[in-house]
Amino acid sequence: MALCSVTGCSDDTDGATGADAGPDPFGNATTRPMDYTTGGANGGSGNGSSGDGGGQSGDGGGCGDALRLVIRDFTEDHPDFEAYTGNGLDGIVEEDLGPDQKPVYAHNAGTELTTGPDEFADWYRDTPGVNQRVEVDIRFTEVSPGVFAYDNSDFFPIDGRGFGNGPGNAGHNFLFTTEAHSLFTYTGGEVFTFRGDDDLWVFVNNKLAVDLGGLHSRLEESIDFDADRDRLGITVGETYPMDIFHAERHTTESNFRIETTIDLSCIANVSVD
Ligand SMILES: [Ca+2]
Ligand SMILES: [Ca+2]
Repeated sequence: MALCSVTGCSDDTDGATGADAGPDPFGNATTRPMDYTTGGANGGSGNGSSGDGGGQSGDGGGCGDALRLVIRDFTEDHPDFEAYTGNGLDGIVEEDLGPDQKPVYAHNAGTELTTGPDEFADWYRDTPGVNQRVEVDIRFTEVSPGVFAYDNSDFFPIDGRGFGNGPGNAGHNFLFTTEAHSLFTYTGGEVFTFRGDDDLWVFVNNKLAVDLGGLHSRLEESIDFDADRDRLGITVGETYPMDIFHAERHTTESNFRIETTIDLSCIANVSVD
């Protein structure tokens, strides 16, 4: 229970302290796919506001077996969605996570796969009329001893919710962003692998650790925590934030797979606006 060693591992099931109720907080949608479970199982009220990288900043609220995802639904009305195709682009965001725990757009104007800083600012911030926030939980499977995975080649967590399915007659709700914030205790030897489309950034200790930005078909990248230890500024035995940002920006496919040796039997979610 590595994640519990600093934050404590109570069986906090009220979920109240960490739940930022969105317009459809853990709604009772009858169309929810079986892969997704209602939120509220593991509150976790980390402060999420410290940008100092001190590794001890989360005050946690307990831990649970689900990772809380904040989904923001978009439509093709937003210029960054459904408009681009490509093969990925490194460096869309800065190396350092912003003080508000959001990725910082690294350009003064557009890139080949993004419109510009003002438009990017919508991706992970509640923006009335532009996006709709829906929270869902995902649960990991211990696929072999000490290896946890979530693997979904039809990653459509908000079908029939938010703005509804689309674009057009699409059979799923495409075009959304995904954000997750948690704490983990670095015990040495951890590996974290993501495979999916489209944009994906993972920050560890507020440093960019996985850079799979831009539109692309399924791509994979791993973090070897020991190999990256100096760059990430992490020390065995300490607890650090891990912040995950994803975007589903184009139809026909949505893949989302995480496999890691981080102990995800007890996940300490951190609430961020
Ligand atoms: Ca959508
Ligand atoms: Ca896609």
